[in-house]
Amino acid sequence: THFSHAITRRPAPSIIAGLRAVDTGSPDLALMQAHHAAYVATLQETGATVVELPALDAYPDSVFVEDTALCLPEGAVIMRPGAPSRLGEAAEMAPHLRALYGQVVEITGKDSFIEGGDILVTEREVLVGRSARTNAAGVAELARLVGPWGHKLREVHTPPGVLHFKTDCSLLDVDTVLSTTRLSASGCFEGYRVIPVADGEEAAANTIRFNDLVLMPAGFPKTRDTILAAGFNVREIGNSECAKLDGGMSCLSLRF
Ligand code: CIR
Repeated sequence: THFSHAITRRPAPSIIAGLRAVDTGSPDLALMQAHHAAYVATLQETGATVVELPALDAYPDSVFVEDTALCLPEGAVIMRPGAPSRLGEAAEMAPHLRALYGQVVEITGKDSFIEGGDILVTEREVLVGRSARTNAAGVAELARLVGPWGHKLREVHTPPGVLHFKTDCSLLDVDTVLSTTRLSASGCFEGYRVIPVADGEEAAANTIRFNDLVLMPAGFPKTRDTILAAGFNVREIGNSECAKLDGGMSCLSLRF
């Protein structure tokens, strides 16, 4: 798959109020901005156009744009984030997707909740994990919306205590998945080649392959070496500040 576009949003000063499962201290805005700039530059280096949206101070977690939409070749689906403080981020993203996509549809059910971080799109299927943010009604509504576009959904299991399904896995190529062992042990990647994340490096599972590069968080040398040995070009990006808010490489962009 070739990605011609990515959408990102600059981190806002309110980032210090971002959601986190465990408080390990507040992120440093200046350092996060530096990491974010390196991330954007790396996406651009592959030849893609990066639409950089301005910071949105009303939404502390708005840098994590992935959760607001699902981008498929046929069209985009606006999500309904399950975190109440993030619900409004989806409406902020909608006009930008309408400007770039022919078809944009929305999850609208009052009881439907789903975040992009719970969705992994492969060439053959769309994997969706229920989580504290994504419920059965949200998954069902997504299935109804993307079915007519020819996409089959398969529901998978997010490990307990893990924020999103994709916190623990990434797609490296059409049939290769990088996954933590706690996730792949559920059997959800049968039929795919699985590259395991090294024990103790679980936070390295959330990477992205973007054109000829794999972007991964810095500081996980064993997993980095495994990905390199599998023949991928790796770029390490500082992620210390996003990690304090349970965010990683995939969360920071929409890619299409
Ligand atoms: C949140 O809890 O919603 C944010 N602090 C982190 C979102 C990370 N997004 C993602 O994994 N797709």
